[in-house]
Amino acid sequence: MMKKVSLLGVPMDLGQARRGVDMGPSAMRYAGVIERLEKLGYDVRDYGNVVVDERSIEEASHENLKNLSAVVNTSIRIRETVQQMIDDEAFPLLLGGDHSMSIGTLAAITARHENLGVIWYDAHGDLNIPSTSPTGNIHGMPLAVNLGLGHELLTNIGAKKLKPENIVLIGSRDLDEGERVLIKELGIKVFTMHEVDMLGMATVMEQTLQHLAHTDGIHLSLDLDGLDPMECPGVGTPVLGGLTYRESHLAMELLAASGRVTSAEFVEVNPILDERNKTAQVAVALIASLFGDQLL
Ligand code: HAR
Ligand code: MN
Ligand code: MN
Ligand code: MN
Repeated sequence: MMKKVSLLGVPMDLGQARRGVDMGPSAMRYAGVIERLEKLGYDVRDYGNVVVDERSIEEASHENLKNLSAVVNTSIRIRETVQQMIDDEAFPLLLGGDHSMSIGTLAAITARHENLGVIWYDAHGDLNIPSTSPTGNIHGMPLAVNLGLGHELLTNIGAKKLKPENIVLIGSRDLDEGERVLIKELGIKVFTMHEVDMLGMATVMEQTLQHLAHTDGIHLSLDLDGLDPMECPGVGTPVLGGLTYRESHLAMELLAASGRVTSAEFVEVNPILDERNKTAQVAVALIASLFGDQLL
């Protein structure tokens, strides 16, 4: 992994209904993310927080897309900053913020790769389009948007699209009907909780890396609700039966050992719903493992 890490906070809560997830970046900073990375020998450049548009009441729900123009404007700012990080040859590390931020992150990263791979570590598929979304919340749509599916104001943010065969979902356990259909139609690789239980995380990661062996870089999009709410209560949409801290830590270590991850984002940390900043602490511990922290 490169030695230069660029950090961007995305205090975004526009993609869903619950307030507080905009404080996620502060919570992870407070939990010592920069200090951990510096201790591991990385040169950390902190870009601070991206400017996030205010919610406006007029556009509360436009075609089943809540806060559409605010998400679009913010995504473009995220894309611009991540492009700078890549030009600077640093590893982009983003802290969120709700998962709609991935629209901007991936818009920048996909464009700079021939064949980007993506690991979507999440209880959810985030593969809804406005007509299938049960909520109109854009944080349930970013992976679909990056495949080129959804409202064109969103799909136009990135010039290049992800390839379905370059995506692996891990930890899925709350998929909407439209998402299941899309996964089957596109043949997206999914390790639901059932597969994690059956195979164990070591095998899941081995097969994930095999599946993405042909890609020219891997973006890790880690939604903290992929973990179990017992260990990560500070998330807006908790789902029982999630990945443990130990499984997740192992996943990060195996990714670190592979040397294949070229960018990452840790999203959906909501300090208002958390217990003593536990979820942010888990996020920072996982970041340290991803960046090669070792016990001995
Ligand atoms: N699938 C549901 C929806 O579209 C819930 C999505 C919840 N999403 C996140 N992102 N926290 O993974 O509304
Ligand atoms: Mn998500
Ligand atoms: Mn989720
Ligand atoms: Mn370990």
